Amino acid sequence: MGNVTVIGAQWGDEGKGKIVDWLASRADMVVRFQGGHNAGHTLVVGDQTYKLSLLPSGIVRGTPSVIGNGVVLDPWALKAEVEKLAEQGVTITPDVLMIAETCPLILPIHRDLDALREDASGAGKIGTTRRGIGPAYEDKVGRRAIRVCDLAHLGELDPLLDRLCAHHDHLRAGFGREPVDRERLKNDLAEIAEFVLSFARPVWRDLDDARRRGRRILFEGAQGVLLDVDHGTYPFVTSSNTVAGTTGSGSGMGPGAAGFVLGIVKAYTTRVGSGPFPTELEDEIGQRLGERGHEFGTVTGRQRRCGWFDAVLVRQSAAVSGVTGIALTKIDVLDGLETVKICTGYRIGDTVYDYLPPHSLDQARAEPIYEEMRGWSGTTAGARSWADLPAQAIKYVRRIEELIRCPVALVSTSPQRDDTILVS
Ligand code: 2SA
Ligand code: MG
Repeated sequence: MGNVTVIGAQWGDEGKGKIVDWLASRADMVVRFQGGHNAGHTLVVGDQTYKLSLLPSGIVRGTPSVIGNGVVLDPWALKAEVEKLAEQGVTITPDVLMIAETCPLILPIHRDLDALREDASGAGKIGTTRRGIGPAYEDKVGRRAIRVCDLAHLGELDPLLDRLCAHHDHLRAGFGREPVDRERLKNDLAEIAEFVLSFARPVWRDLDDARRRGRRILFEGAQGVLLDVDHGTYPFVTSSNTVAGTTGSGSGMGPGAAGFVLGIVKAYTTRVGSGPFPTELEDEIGQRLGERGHEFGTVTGRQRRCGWFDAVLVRQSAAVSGVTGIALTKIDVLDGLETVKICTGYRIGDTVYDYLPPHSLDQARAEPIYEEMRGWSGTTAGARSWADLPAQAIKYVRRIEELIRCPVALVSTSPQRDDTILVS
């Protein structure tokens, strides 16, 4: 096995954490290449549950882990997560965690701005995690970010702060807020600098070495393709590119780095935050999926919206992300349903679409066209081989495969790492 990239092929929360953990034992390095601590990856190892937001999931097993330049890094969230893992017996040293020196920092002013904007947006609210992700990426692209490497030059922050504050003071004034407290920001950064710098390295060089030595790299995507800032349900998206194509630019490797692109796909659909969701179920079936699937945000605890499997969306995600194969997760949540539905197209007015049109108004008006299948009465939970699955469940998986035009490589049947079916 060469490099593998794991990405979410829906709106996030497809169960990437478990799959990454499963693959991490076969990888030499795990790399995060986009997003920040808005991600929520839950790993269940034996009787321990780990909830990670910023750290790559490989860290729990001691696989060397990299936070690439494409990630926006909240240094205080990093410290809190490292401390929490230490309490669970996972010690994180600079041998195991490597952070790109070029990572832009998420600062308290970004968190403030995220919340101020959300609160002021009324019905146009995005439903962000309020972690400051969007404002931090804006400052990166606007060339006014403070980056990890700046923490080694704290005496020379003023010119950077001049640029940063010229922008933020103006924005804050618009919300009736005081200008940025520069002294406090400098003190806060001075307090955390040593901790962050202890992990900072030219990770592009470590990755280049790894590549030259034929080491296997596992790229861990966060969120999902439908939250990609270019390919997702804009503007109800996150502020990074979540597609597999970001692996290279977000870590400092070439475009061939991604290797096998494994799209993680939940056997139904969920979404947290606002925005169109054609197959959303606001009835008791939706509620049942949410309860059986424990559909609450790992980071924010928000209830996730639930609906039927949407093959149109996943086909599109798989295409724009170059997915090689998919891992289907949480099929056990559908156990016992009399019928299951799969969305195969949309009707908007008189027009039938076999893809999701780009405008959020059209997306909101899209009526799903369903194909109905008989459900299964047996249980899929904990199945470890194809033969353990009820025949109707196999039919469901095969139909999905056909509709999304992508082979199923894995089926995951519980949060436990061993409850996984390898489809050969
Ligand atoms: P942001 O905070 O700017 O990235 O939010 C923008 C949109 O992206 C969505 N988003 C997510 N959707 C699903 N899961 C995410 N991670 C956490 C989890 C979320 C949580 O795994 O459960 O705990 O609530 C995630 N991160 C961002 C977000 O809902 C907005 O729609
Ligand atoms: Mg999640």
